[in-house]
Amino acid sequence: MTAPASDDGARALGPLVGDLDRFLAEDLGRRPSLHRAAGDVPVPLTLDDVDELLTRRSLRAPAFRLVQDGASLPRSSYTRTGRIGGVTVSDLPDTGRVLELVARGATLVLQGLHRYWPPVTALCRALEDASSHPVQANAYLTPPGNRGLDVHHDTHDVLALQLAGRKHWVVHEPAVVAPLPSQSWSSDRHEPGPLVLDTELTPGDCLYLPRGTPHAAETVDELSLHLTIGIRAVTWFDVLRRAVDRAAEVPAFREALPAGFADDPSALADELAARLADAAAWLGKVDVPALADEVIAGFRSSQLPRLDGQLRRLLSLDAVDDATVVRRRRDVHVRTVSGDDRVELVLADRTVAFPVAVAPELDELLSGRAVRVGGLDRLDAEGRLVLVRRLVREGVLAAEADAARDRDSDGGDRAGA
Ligand SMILES: [Mn+2]
Repeated sequence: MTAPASDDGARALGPLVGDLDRFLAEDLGRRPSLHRAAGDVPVPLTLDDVDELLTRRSLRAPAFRLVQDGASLPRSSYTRTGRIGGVTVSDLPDTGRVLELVARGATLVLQGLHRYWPPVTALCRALEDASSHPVQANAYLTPPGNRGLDVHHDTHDVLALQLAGRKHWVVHEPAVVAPLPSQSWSSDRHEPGPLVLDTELTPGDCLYLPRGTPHAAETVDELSLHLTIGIRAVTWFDVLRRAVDRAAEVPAFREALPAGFADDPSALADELAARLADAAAWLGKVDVPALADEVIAGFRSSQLPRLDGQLRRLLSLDAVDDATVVRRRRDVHVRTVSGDDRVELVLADRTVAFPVAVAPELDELLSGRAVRVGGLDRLDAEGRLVLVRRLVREGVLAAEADAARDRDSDGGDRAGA
């Protein structure tokens, strides 16, 4: 039982990648792709938005930083101290100074926008839901004539969406295929492959680069504002590590190496060969479904909570009664695991158990259909209120007026509302 209607994701991400299913099947993790804007497209962050964030929202470093000639400027050169609730903090923007440094050629980086800028949050959520890989976003405002970084690869995939102005990009064949975070670019060790793309991005254009794709970007005679959506791929290496971590449960793998092992390399090598053979046999017997659940839970728990509107729902819990119509919140992930005497609801960051007797009602409430509380008449009046209020409190259900508001704020269709 998974939550998101993939139509939503396709609609949100279409302007970035075109056909989402094709992007996921053919491009993601495999090859660079360029999606050109078709005409005027709305962007999730404008220059005016950046102005507002910088001058009126009191961001705190490291939500913003400045970079010049490839190096971060010292934070103290553009922050100031101030008091918040009687506590002195030193990471507030010295707004005049930030603007002055940008006017003199520094690049302003807004970091972690997926956490607090709703249009960017929506894009990142959609991409996370569609790909099952963690997604984050930074924005870069670069003055004209800025050289940018030398050719390098990143160890996460990048979707670079041009928001304002223009930027010139060059893209090469990889030097390292699918590098891990420990395999970052080194100009000593790495040589970019042949040039595969040399182009300019204008607003609405979006360039996708799998991790390991060498690239460089520079502004020309115009400023540039672009959003970098980073996809931190969950890799087979990550999963293998989790599997090997389970070896800690086996006493034989917890034994110490023999005394004096450092003085006898060949004896150590012989013993190591035997232990590795044991380890390979043991790996073949790992509880695979349990490991798969662990991998999925690891991803889900990394996602930002989806509690939009939850404050009002909590404060009006007492108003839920038999006349209330509730519906499952469609952007919340819930999986049910049925046992002999209880049903577990696996949420992003916790598991909630219910008696198996209410399994039919849970099915109905999680179906996505509108459900009138009083209609759950197999349960007594108090039982159904307890169940529904619990699910509202856990962020799984919303009263129907709320659900309609959720849909409106998503810009989704209102059919059935
Ligand atoms: Mn880069």
